Amino acid sequence: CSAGWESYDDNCYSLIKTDALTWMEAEGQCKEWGAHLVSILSQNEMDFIHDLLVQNEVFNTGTYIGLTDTDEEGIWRWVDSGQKAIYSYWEVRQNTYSEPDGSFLENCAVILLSSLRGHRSWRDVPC
Ligand SMILES: [Ca+2]
Repeated sequence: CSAGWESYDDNCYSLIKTDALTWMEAEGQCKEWGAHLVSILSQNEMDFIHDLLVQNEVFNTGTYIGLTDTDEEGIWRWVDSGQKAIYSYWEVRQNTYSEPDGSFLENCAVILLSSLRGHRSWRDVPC
C-alpha cells in the first residue's frame, strides 16, 4: 500500500479525518484517490477497522463507510461493488431498538465507536 495506507488481507485502508462532509463528498474524495468508502465484508475485517479507529482515537464521531440504501430503501448496498450487504454490524439497543432506524431520512452508514469491542457500531445517518 502507499504511504499513509494500511494493508489488511490484500486491501489498503486509510482513515481520513476531515471537517464535515456529506457522504457523497466523502465518496467523491475517495474516488480521487482511486478508492472508495470502505466496504466491510466480515467480522475479521470489521475487527481490523475497529482497531484502526481505536488507534486513531476516533470516538464519539461518525466515520462514513461505503454502505447506502439510497437507491432502494431498506436494501443496503456497498458502493464499491453494488452488492447487497450480507455481513452487517448494526447497533442493537435493549433488544427492542435496532439500527438502521431512519427509513427514508437516513440512507448512509457510519461507524460510531464505543471503546468496547463487541459493541455493534453501525448506524444509519442522513447522507
Ligand atoms: Ca434508509
